[in-house]
Amino acid sequence: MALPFMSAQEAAHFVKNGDVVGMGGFTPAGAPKDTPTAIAEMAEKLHAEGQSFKIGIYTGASTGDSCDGALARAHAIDFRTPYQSNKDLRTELNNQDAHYYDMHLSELAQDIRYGFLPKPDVAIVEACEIVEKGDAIEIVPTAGVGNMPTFCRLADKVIVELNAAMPPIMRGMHDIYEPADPPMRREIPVYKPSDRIGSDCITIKRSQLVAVVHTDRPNEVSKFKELDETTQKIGNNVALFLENEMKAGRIPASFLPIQSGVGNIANAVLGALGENKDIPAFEMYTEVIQDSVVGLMKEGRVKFASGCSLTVGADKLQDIIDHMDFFKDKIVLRPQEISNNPEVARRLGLITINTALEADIYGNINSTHVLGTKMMNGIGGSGDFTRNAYISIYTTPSTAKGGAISAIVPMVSHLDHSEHSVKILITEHGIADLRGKSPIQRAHEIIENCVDPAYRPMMRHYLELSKKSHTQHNLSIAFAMHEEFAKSGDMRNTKFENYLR
Ligand code: 0RQ
Repeated sequence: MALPFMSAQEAAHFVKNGDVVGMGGFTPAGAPKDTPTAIAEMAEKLHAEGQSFKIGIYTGASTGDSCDGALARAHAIDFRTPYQSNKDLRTELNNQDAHYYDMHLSELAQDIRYGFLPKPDVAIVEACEIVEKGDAIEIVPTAGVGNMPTFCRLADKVIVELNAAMPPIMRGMHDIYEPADPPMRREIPVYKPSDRIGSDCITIKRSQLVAVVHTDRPNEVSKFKELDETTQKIGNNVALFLENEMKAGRIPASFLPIQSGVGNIANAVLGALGENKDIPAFEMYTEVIQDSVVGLMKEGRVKFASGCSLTVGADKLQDIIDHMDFFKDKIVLRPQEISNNPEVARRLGLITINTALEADIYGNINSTHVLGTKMMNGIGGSGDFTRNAYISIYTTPSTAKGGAISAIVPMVSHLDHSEHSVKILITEHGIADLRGKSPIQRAHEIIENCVDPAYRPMMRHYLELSKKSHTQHNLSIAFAMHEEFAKSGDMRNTKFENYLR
């Protein structure tokens, strides 16, 4: 029986107003491209005719501009979960034109299975290979897996983008496994990062497959900023901290697997870890495998990487594809409920390194909300890992916007990771070790080691103006620095006395 090949525009018509659509892939890696853009065009046409068209969108994480960007600009998104990082979508969310449910990435698949969230009507996924096996269809994912297995199993209709830029040789990189739900769930049998526990493809029923769209497009992964002095220093401080932990015997000499977050800083940190030869070659059990990992693998510094996606530039992905014999037994791509699984993170003893937008003097972390209200990206997998880490590290440049914002404030303006989960805070200035310390001890540790020197007197003064208590705060001025930024555009102008009530 022939496969239902058609254009993206024809496939788009399977998506109806009010549908919930599950997009495959994770980050722009493996996200569908042509069909979401065609849906956005269809939405614009319908809107111009005075008709309603909005859909709910599930993804793995962020997607490319042809998906989140196009659909946001078409005002075609009713709700969106679990993570995004697109400029136009960010505007929609912050204007409340689309509802955003920012959630721990390991949880979306199970929350849909549990019935907490509606099941997807349509799954749109990218494949490097599609194979007919009687009444079954095998779909081989590309550079990102995300929640594809669950979306494909639960959706009534599945649309596959068969991407010629992603060759079938990628088959074998994936490990597809969907756990059973409580009370039937057993342990996830991953005992080391390289363990494989599932199959190399996703299998659906032929009756689910409504469209196959040919495409030939690279992933829309954006380039990282070049390393600068600040990110280099943060990276070096992380490497120094881990080197000393090893020397102190608190990390085994064979080392432990690394999880490293997303973004420019995370990429820089990983590069610095790779360069520090006092740290042995290491394995990764992470979510996103970023650019720096590819080079480190070639140099033998990274021995193995388990992740949910290969979120690397087009040149790096081509390098992997061209040297598949070398990379295939060093990389495994898993669904995000396994790559980010709390049980596995705790068992493997992950050293987790994630980035904060803002931290407070007690070690609470804001990863998501700029100045307390504006959604940046989302919590992503940072919480999946932080809470369950062997040792959880947060990094951040001590200031933002040329020094006008201190990334370390008296009280975080939004809370993603609490003081109970965060063990180490690192900036370009130094390392705050929060383990076994009371709130006031943590405050001194963070102010003296991590806060930018220009802001240290201000932080000390905040403590002087705060009432002695278990966690020392003065609630009338806890957000004075944020208020001052809103007023004058520079937190350095803060005079707490002006805000005392
Ligand atoms: O904005 O570019 O306009 O100047 O925030 O900051 O320094 O480029 O940092 O790219 O590493 O992103 C937390 C957003 C950091 C990311 C975050 C402004 C700053 C700049 C970006 P401009 P940088 P990065 C999963 C891991 C959550 C999800 C997660 C993130 C922009 O790491 O989304 O951890 N994390 N996933 O100027 C106002 C502040 C600011 C600020 C920075 N305090 N106030 N603006 N900025 N600090 C786990 C995995 O395994 C992947």
